[in-house]
Amino acid sequence: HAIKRRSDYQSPAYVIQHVELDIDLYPHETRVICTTQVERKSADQQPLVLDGVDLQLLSVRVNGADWTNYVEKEQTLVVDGLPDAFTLTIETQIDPANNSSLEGLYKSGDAYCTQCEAEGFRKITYFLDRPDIMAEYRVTVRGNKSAYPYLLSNGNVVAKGELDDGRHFVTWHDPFPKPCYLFALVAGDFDLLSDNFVTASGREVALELYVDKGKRERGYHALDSLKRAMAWDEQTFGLEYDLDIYMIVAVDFFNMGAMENKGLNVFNSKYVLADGQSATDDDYFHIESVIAHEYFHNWTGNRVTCRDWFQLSLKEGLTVFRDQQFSADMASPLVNRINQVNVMREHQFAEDAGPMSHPIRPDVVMEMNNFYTVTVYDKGAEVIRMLHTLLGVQGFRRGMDLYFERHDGQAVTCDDFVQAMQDANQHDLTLFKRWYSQSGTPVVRASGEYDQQARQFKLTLTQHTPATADQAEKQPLMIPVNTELLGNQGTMVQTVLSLTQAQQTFVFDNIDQAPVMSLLGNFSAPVRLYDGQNSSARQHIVMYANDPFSRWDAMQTLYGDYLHCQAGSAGEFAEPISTAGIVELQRSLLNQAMDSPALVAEMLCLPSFETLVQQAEQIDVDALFDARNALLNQLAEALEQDMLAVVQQLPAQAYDYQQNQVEQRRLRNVLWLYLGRLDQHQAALKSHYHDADNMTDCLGALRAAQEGNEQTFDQLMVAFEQRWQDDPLVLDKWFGLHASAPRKDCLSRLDLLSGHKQFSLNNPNRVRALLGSFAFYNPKGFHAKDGSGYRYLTDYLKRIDPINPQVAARLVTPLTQFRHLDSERKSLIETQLHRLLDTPNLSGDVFEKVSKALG
Ligand code: BAL
Ligand code: ZN
Repeated sequence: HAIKRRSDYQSPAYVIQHVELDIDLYPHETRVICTTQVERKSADQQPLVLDGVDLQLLSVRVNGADWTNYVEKEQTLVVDGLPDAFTLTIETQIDPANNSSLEGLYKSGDAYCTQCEAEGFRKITYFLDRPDIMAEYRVTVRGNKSAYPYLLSNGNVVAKGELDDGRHFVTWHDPFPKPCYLFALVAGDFDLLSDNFVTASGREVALELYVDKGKRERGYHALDSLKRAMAWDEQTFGLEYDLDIYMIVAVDFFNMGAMENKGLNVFNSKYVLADGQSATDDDYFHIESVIAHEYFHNWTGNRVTCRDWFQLSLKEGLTVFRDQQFSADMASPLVNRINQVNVMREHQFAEDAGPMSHPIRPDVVMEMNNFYTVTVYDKGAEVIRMLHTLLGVQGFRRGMDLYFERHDGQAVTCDDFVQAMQDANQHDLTLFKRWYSQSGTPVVRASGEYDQQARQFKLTLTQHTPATADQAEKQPLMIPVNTELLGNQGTMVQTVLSLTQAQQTFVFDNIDQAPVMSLLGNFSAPVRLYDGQNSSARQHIVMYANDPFSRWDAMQTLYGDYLHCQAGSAGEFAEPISTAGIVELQRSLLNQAMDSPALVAEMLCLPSFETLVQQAEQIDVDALFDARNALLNQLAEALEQDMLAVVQQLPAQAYDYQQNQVEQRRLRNVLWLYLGRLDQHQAALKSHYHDADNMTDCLGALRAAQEGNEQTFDQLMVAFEQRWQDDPLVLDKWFGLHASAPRKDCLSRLDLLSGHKQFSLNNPNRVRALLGSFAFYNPKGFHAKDGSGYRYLTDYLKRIDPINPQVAARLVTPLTQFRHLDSERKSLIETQLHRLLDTPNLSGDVFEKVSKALG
C-alpha cells in the first residue's frame, strides 16, 4: 500500500492530447481499443508508464506496427524505446459484469455504466490516469441494439449505424479537452425525458434525462432543478453551458451521489427520482442540490480542473459552496445554513478529531477514494465561504472571473485559485492560505470586559488549534468572527471581526451597558467557540439576537450544556439552565411558531446524539442517550397542549414541494417527535401516517413512532413495507428506520433484514441504508457495552470489502472515531480493528483507515 505525497508532484513526462476509444460491449468480454496521440515532454528518454488495473492486455501497437518493447507490471504497463511523438494503440479486454467495485466500466442492473473519478479509467484501458492529462475524446460504443438502444458518451453524436448480429454503434465527439476521470459511457434501455434550455446568449441546449423504465413521472423535479441551476449560474456567475446537449442518467448501483462527467452526468437514482408519494421534502431538496452541484462542476471542475488529486477541494469545496448558495436562493437560507452547520459539527469535527484528519488540501494519500470527505467537501466549502465573506459578493465574483480568464482549459491548484481571488481584489491572502494546509478544528475563546465609566467594551479573542493525528504543530489562522453585542433593548453592535493572531483585543466605544456577546453568527468560520457566558446570557441571545442563526445556535448550546451535565460528560460546559427554563423557552417558541415555522422547528430540535458526542471530551454513551431521551419526554409532557395547539393550527393541504408547505410540514413533524412519545396520542400518530398524502409526513410519523412507541412503530413499519416492498429506493428508508431503532433485539432484526428479498450486499444504497444507519445512527445498538455492535459491523465489513472496497471504507468510519468513548469500548473496538487488519487481501481503502486508527 503505497503512500503518495503532494510534494512529490512532477509534471507528466508524456502528454496525450487526442484519444480515440472503441468499446465493444459484452458482459464478460468487452473489447477496448484505445488509440492515443502521445508526445514526450521530458528531456530524457524515460519509458512511458501507463496505469491499468484488472485489464487483460491483448496488443500494443506504435504508429500502427506491433510493439513488443513493454512490460506489464502490477497496475502499470511500461512501454520503452519510443519515439518523441507517436500513435499508441492498446487493445484490452475487461469484464464489466464481474466488476462489483462499481469503478471503471460495470453493470448496474441491465445497463452498462462507468465511474472514473478518481482513478477508475485505468480499469477500462491502460492510460496516463491523472487529471493533468487533458485530451479531446472521440468514442465509439458498440452494443446489442435491442438490449441497449441508447449508447451514450460525452459530447455530441457524430456518427451512428447498424452492425451485424443485431448490434449497432454510436460515435461521440467531445470538443472540450478533459481529464480521463470525466470520461463516461452508458448503454441501456431507459425512459427518456427531453427538454431544452436557451442560454443567455441564445443557444439552445437539449436536456435529456434517462431513468429506469416506468419511472418517467419521477424525473420531472430533477429536470426542473437542472433548468433552475443553469439559469442561476448565468445570473450569479455569468457562466453558460457550453455543449449542445446535457444528459443525466440515473442508475441504481452507484458508489457516490452523482458524477459530473462532461455532458453526461451519471447519478445515483436516489438523487434523481422523486414524486410526493415516494420522496420526502428532504429528498426533493437533495435532488435539486445534487443536480445543481454536478451542473456547476461543468465550470468548476471540468473547464478548470485539478492538477493532481491533492487539489480535490479546488473543485469540490468551490462547487459545494456554489450549490449551497444556489439552494439558499431557491429556498430558506437559514434552514440551509443550519443543516450545513449540523453536518460540520456532526461529521467534519469528528473527522478532525479522528485518525483520518487532513487539511482540505491533503498532503499524504494512500487511497484517493478515502479523501472524498466532509473535510475536502464541506470544510472546503466553509473556506470558500470565508473568502466570500472577506471579499464580498462583488469581490468574490471578480475573483471568479479572473480565475476563469486565467485558467479555462487548464488543470490547476488551490494556490492558483486563491491567487486569482487575491489579484482580482488586491487583497493579501497569504495568511488565509493556511486554511488549505492546516488540519483540525480551531478553538476560539472569547472574554469580555466592560468599563461603565469609559462606556467601553473590550472583547478578547484567542485561537488555538489542537494537534491532530496528521499534524502536531499549528499556526494561527485568519478567522472571521461575526459579532453581535446585545443590550437590554437588543442589538447595539453588529460587525465582522478578523481574528488573525493567537490573541487579539477588540475595543468597542459608546457602549452604554455590559453587553451579551453573540459570536460566530451564521457560523462565520469552521471553529469551536467557547465564550464563557452563562445560560441567562444564552437565553438573552435566544430572545433578542438579530441573527436568527445565532438564536438557533444559542438554543443548541443551552440544550447541549444541559444534556452533558445530566449525563456527566467530561468537557467544558456552562452551569446549565433548569428543565423548567427549557420548557419556558420552548413555550415561548411555540407561541411564535405560526409566524416563523422554519426557525421555530429547528429551535425545538435538540442537537443530534452525534453532534453531542463531538462537544465532549468523553461521554458515557448510555447516560447521554438516556439524558436526551428523558428531556424529550419531559418536554412532550410539559408542552403537550401548546404543541397540540400548533399542530391544529397548521393547515392541511394537498402535497406540493413549495417553501411554505415544506416549513409547515417540518414543524408538524418536529412536533410529532414530541407528541409521539405520549400514549394518549398513538391513535392520532397512526392517523398522521395513514392520512398522509406524501412521504414526508409518512416518514415523520415513522420517526416519531421509532423514538416514541415501539408498538406503533412496529404496526406502521409493517404497513410501510406492504406498500413499498417492490420499490427498493423507498424501502431504503424502511431499512434505515429499522437499523437505527434503539431496540434490544437490534442485531437479530438486522439479520432478518439482510435476508429481505430487496437486500443486496452488492448495492451500496442498500448497504448504507442498513449497515450505515446502524453504525452511524444507532448509538445504543452500535456501542452496546458487550461489543456486539462493533463485532457485527466488522463481520459485514469483511464480507463487503472484497465486493466493494469504497463502500467498506466509508462504513468503517464509525469504528475509527472512538476518541470520545470510554476505555472499555475503545479496547473492544481495537479488537475488531485488528480482526479487520488481519483479513487476507484487505483493500488499500480499508487498510489505510484501519491502520491509521490503530496508530
Ligand atoms: N466528483 C465526484 C462527485 C461530486 O462531487 O460531484
Ligand atoms: Zn462534486
